[in-house]
Amino acid sequence: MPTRTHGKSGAVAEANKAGKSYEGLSRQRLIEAYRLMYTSRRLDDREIMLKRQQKIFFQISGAGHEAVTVAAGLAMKSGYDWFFPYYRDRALCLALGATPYEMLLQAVGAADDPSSGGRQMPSHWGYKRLNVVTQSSCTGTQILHAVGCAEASRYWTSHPDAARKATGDYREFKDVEFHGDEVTYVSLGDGTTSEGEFWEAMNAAANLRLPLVFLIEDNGYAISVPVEVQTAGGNISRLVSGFPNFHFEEIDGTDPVVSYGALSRAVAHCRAGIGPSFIHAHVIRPYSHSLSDDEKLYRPDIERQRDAARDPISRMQMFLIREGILDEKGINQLEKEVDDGLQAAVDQVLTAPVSTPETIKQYLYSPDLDPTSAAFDTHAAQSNGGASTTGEARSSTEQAAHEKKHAPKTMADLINTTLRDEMKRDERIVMFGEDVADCSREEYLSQKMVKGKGGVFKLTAGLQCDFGSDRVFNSPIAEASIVGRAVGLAVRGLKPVVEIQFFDYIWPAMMQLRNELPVMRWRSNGAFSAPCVIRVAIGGYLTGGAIYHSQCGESIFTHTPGMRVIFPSNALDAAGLLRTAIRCDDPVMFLEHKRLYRETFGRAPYPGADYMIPFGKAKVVHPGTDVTVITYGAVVPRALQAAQRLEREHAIKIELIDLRSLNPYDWDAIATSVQKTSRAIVAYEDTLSWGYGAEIAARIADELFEHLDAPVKRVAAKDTFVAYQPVLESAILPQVQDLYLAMKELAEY
Ligand SMILES: Cc1ncc(C[n+]2csc(CCOP(=O)(O)OP(=O)(O)O)c2C)c(N)n1
Ligand SMILES: [Mg+2]
Repeated sequence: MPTRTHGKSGAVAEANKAGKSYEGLSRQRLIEAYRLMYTSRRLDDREIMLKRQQKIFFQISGAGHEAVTVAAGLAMKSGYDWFFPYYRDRALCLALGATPYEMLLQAVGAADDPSSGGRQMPSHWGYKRLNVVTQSSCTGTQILHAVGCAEASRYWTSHPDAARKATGDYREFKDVEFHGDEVTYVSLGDGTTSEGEFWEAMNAAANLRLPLVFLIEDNGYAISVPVEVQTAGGNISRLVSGFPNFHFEEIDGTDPVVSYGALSRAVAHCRAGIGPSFIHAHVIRPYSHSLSDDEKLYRPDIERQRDAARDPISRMQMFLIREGILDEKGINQLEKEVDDGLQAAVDQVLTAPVSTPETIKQYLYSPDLDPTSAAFDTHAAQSNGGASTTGEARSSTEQAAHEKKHAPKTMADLINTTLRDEMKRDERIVMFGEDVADCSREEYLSQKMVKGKGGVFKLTAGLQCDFGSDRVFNSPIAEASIVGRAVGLAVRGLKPVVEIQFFDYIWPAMMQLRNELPVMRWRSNGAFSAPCVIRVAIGGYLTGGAIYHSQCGESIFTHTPGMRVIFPSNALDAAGLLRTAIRCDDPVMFLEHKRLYRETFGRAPYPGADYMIPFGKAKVVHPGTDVTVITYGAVVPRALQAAQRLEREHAIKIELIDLRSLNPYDWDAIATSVQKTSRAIVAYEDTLSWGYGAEIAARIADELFEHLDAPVKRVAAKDTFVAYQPVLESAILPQVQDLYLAMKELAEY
């Protein structure tokens, strides 16, 4: 049963009078709490001054939130527990050990800003040594990262050997630290509880009983929108009370002692492994939302005065005096020390150097491991014909087994085998997504009542049975959560290889895929990274796939710096590129064409457990001298047919290039071929306009203009959706005939 307690300031005061401690806080710790709270407030004030003097460029304060956030910092262990705070958590970060100078470095955008090297706005915390994980400006995305982080704590505890360093892949560069009972903290505002990702996170945390403290800092407003407009009934505690396994408290977050008591109980609940905690703290927002906002436009004076009466700074001062912990002189002295320290920090920070423009691309990708390098270029294992490994002739059964093993397999088979071999090799790999498990009700498997599913396309079939339900499991239908949890797991050093069931349904995860996963390393100036693999079933030509099971859209992701995008056209490439994706140190979107999963085209024997293809290397599928055709995915076999026909019928020789890897892509291969043929077509399955081909065509026109004897052409889908009726589907997607005609026309230009 969930528990719900409420603030007990009256009871605490009684206890104090009886000589007891304040929810476990000593008098010295209370003074320390005030020092942190006051430092936080004065640092906001200093930043506001600096902004007005145009010495910094943005300001958002933690004012009014100091009591509960300091309490959280004191109730948890710095550098041991994990933290996903939001921008109001200045006092939390100070309590964990971040210095005012470090915070000011971010405000001025200095090179030495430990959170981002001058890349992020102030109050976007990230301190590697304190386990404060880099945050973005998006409200709510951090909650799913925190879920993944809490899951990682549990995984490391049950798979301690997986944390060992290994060479030859991303593990060489990923330090893993865990204690077994660490707790993860995530905070958010009242308005942010309206985000779907909040509810996805609550659901996962409750269901998995994760050691995760949610702190809701409810200041009654989300910029100008009051809480009763955000939240049905105006109180988030009431709405979430049905989630199982939680410890719930709703408190006055302007009272540090009450806050500390609540946070301590919340942390204890998590540390004991009982489940997550939810602290709903009512706080105030005495300054406007940020310096870009003027709250007088939507809040009358009377309301602002009511808040001011609860200001945690003045309340704490009065509390310290009332309890005889500090007198007025003591308070003044403490405040002077803080003010002097801040003045010195401000003086120092104004001369801090900024990063040079040459660094702007640093940390988009791993500086340690280059997936385009020779280290990822290995040979396929060779089949040794008729002889056994001992050199003797095989028996007929041995021969049959040998032939079966070396028979050409589908892309689906080789992806499945590659995943299996990588899971065997690397215990840090976890897989989840919709329907990826064999069977969530394990007893059906163990009692051999069912065979198991393993993905709607069966790409993960048998992996749960082979590696266990904590390594391969089903997720709720919550795509943001699939990607967001993967980010949190990857930050902790695990290697999530997750599946998005259909590309058509990737959109709920778009915020995570655009603003989080590919940005972690860059925005933290290399302090954090989230290398993981997002496998996505993509594409049409399904004869009945229609609008919502046929989409492409790869250019949306190649347009995002920081994300590797791979799109194989055949079984062998899929195996080699997937292995590189898993072993490399960057986030990879691995696009698997549904139509190619079981196609006869491009089958191959399994190339062995170490076969890798480097990213950014195209393959010439059909050599030629007359026209270069640049393509990938399911257009490769179609373009090949067209090229073969043209050669047969008209002796036109097409050079067909399969890019395989879309970001990075092999410009050298394109340029070499176009310089030879002087004619180029970019062919792709997605809609024509604004597609992947636009960039390639533009670059050819730009850099190879003198080599061209004809305009650069594109062959692609019509600018509409893919229809269900096969006649319409054929008319919409690029067909062999379309490719044939375009190639012929260009060759004859
Ligand atoms: C996804 C997203 N939508 C909108 C914004 C713009 N925005 C920034 S803060 C904010 C209000 C957040 O309110 P709340 O969660 O209550 O936090 P508070 O600022 O009040 O502490 C909004 C709408 C954003 N940063 N991210
Ligand atoms: Mg708010």
